Amino acid sequence: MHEMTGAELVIRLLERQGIRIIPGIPGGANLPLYDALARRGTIRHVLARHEQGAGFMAQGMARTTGRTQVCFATSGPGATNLLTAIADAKLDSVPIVCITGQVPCALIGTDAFQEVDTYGLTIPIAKHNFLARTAGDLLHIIPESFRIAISGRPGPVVVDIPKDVQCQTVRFSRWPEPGRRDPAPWIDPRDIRRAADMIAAASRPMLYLGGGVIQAGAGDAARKLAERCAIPVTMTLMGLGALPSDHPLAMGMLGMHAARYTNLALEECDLLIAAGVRFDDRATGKVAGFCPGARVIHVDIDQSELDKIKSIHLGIVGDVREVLEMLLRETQQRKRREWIERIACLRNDHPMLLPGEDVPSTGYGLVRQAARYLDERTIVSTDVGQHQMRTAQAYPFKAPRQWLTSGGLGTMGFGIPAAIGAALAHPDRKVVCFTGDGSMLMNIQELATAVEEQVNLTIVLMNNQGLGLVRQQQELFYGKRFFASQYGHAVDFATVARGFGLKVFDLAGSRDPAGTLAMGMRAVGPCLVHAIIDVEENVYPIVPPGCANKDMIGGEHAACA
Ligand SMILES: Cc1ncc(C[n+]2csc(CCOP(=O)(O)OP(=O)(O)O)c2C)c(N)n1
Repeated sequence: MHEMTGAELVIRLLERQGIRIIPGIPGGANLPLYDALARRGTIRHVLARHEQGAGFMAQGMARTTGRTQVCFATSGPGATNLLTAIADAKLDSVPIVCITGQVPCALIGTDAFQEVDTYGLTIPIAKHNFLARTAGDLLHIIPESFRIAISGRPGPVVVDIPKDVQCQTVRFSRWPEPGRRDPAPWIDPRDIRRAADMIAAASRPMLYLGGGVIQAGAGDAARKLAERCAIPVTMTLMGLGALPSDHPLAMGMLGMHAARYTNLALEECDLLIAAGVRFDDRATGKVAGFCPGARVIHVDIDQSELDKIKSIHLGIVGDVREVLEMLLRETQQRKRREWIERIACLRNDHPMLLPGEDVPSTGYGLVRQAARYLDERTIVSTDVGQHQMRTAQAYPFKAPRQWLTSGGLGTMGFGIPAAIGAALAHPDRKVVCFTGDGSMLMNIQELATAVEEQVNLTIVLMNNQGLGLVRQQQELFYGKRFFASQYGHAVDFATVARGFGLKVFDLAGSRDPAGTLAMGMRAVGPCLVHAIIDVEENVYPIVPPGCANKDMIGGEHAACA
């Protein structure tokens, strides 16, 4: 017979789930959990400086390892501070379990000190949520939360535990089995046959890979299918890394900030094989104009994604890797010379242009020049804005799970804490975060965590003294009426970063910016590379809101423009 408190039970169950690190912040309502964590001494706690930071650290660990990770927050403001990270994890299908303290059961519903209805608040933004009523419930709830977070389409699970439940004694005879991934749904071989026939019959097929391919570890299977059947591949923002960017069939990202040739090729394709994607509007543009002449095969683990945005001709619900591997066995080697030549021609006539890529004084230059010092083991995160899109367009991604970005929710403030999480999970790898000055200010307090934990993180700040992507939209679509998108006060980021304890490599004012950048990229430990860039440097191409991808503007050779 085992006997322990609810709090101790939680920690023991987390140990059994393989949890090694928990970012979080303590408070009155989760102190029993913290006390149990301290007394067991088996799990490393990382003290975040804001609960949103803790949530994104858990995400950084989960996105790079593919395993469910945990964060802790107290009741009330601790829980509300976590909400953005939970919603973010939901939209990008990231498996995390968020464990929050709650006021004692008897006080629930009384407006007690630091009481907020965490369960109610998280219903629409979490994959699932629990409110534990007794310590005994935790024997079921904790393993179940891990099973739900990782099964099918992964996502965030919230477990709210009142303080008295954490303190209650529980007796039980057997440990429950740790929560594991459910088996993937059965795949009908007839669907695979049909898909193979459609691929055989197509003249101009394209593969459209998303975050689901990364989640399912299906990058290799996708590459083999592409090579075998000579199918060019485009990836969503979340799918980058599924195929190495220098692969001859890789066509980079599609959609709002895609290379012209990628969107133009999609215009011409006659079969779209969509795998682990959700036809997000940033990828499709105006849906009616997306791949207008194509039949569509959609493979996804989540049934509710099929036929949601675009009508499909064949839907296959299942593990994307399993489906692609089955498909690989059913398909014949093809060359498709004409289509491959057509793609080469489009690529030649409408390439991705990266103005200023040779100098570290531009956004593209910072990404391209920084990448020279990095390899396929480097983990790259971004915040949200122009710097994010530049990184997506210009960074030479080589491997799945190398790339962390807030795709669905587009959360400024994601980059630094997610990078810290990645570095905590992979102490042997370098992590780089490309950020903007607006985003950096949204979770800048986590620099203290980065220094305390001595993570191997280089932050590359493209400082344009404003909210670049907002300014760009105002310039292009709001008659250049710039409003609330340029900062009136220039923050001295170098001094601020030094104040947090980071090493700083400041390209602004450096006589040898390229050399300063090189030192920053080679540095070990937490550091900031700071560069001032021109606020007028826009990201092109761009698809205007509501338009079809083919109506993208900018990003053309001067001679063709
Ligand atoms: C939390 C949050 N608030 C507002 C926005 C809207 N938004 C999108 S991009 C952007 C500007 C980002 O500025 P910065 O981080 O400096 O990057 P830049 O575009 O200049 O590279 C804003 C305000 C957002 N995505 N997230």
